[in-house]
Amino acid sequence: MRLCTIGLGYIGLPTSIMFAKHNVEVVGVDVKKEVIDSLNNGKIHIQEPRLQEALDEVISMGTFRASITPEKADAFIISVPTPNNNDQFKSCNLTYVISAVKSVLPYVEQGNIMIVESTIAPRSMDDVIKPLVEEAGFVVGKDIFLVHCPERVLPGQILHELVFNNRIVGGITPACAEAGAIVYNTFVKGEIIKTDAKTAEMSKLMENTFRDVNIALANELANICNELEINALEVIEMANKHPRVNLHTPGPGVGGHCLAVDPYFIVAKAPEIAQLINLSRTINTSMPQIVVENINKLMKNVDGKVVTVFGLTYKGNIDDIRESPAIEIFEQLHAQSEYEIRAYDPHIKLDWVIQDLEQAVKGSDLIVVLSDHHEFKEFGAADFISMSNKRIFDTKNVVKNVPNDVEYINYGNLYK
Ligand code: SAJ
Repeated sequence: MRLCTIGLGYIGLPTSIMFAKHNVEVVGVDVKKEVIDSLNNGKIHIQEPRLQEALDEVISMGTFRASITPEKADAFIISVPTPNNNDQFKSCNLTYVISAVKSVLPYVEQGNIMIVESTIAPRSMDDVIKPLVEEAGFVVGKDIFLVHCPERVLPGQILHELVFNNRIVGGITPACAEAGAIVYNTFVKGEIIKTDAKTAEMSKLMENTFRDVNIALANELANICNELEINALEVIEMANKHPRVNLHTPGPGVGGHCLAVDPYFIVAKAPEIAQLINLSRTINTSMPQIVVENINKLMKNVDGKVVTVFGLTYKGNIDDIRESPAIEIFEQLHAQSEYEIRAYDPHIKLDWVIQDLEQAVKGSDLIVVLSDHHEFKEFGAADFISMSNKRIFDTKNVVKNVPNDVEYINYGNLYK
């Protein structure tokens, strides 16, 4: 099989390499010339464990090469970004997907398979992509097999999850789904579930929406518990002992390019009905403000004015700050201009971010933990010795074994 992939980012590149590892002849296409040059020179341009070694392997096998223009192939896979539009409900922006489809159409021949992996709003395949393909003169399900197969891998473990996760293959017709399943059978060891395109679109969106709504419930519980002087974290632990309950964890908000984006695609398609989904977004996006209010309360009766933020990424052990609530909190604190604000994050290499723990804590009056990096799990008493006021506000409940002389505050004891 010959494969042409469009988009060589966090999903497209590992996917291309995985096919190439399984003896598929892959041409990976991207609009960025520097990405093409870097890959053809044997260097990956994104951070992902074991990906560099995998690229080395497929280059020596001769099964992968990058190119600025698409080429003829048996199957085409599109993995390009789908940001939110800047409209009332932050609807799904299909511009990149549409231009990717248009870019491959001149190379498509009878019998080819075209797969969209990008996360898209429900009905996009039926209402937008299918008409584009038909306009080019193809009969979908006969001349060309059109499929939506959403990506569902977790950054940090992409190469493992690509192989072992279940895949939803949504065809415009049953014949399309059959054709799509053959492509993924090349290496997928999880279940390959065939369905129609609109079910596949909605399932992917609901996976992330489920998490977002569940986190909103946990955040709302934390806010209620603070009013009622109940330890929210203990409540969650107790409730989750029930075999059918799985409350998620409260935090400073929800970030990343999935949970903070995808629910809006559903809301924008049915704004009058999608009330719970919309409200959950509102609750989660209000969390940075609530964290800042709590910081202000904690700083009220303190002489000093130095607040040190620990962690800027949207979750632990990654270098991704997209839609990060930590950045929002950092900016809100800055805008208040009441404190000297410092940022410490061993995963972020920017000139305004402190890399040295000692420098970060020296003279500080409050540490606010905003990401659950593994570096933040264990500290010794010596680490805090140079703080002016020894207090930690841990919004991720990550710091363990807090030294006796340090006051520790999290969502379980905020009311104290
Ligand atoms: N978070 C909480 N409380 C929790 C769990 C997470 O506040 O109990 C926050 C995190 O701190 C983070 C945000 O939610 O800010 C999102 O993190 P995440 O680990 O839930 O998800 P992502 O965005 O890194 O990846 C998700 C994954 N989806 C699911 O687990 C259902 C991944 O499998 C998808 O491929 C990815 O979205 C995507 O591309 O859609």
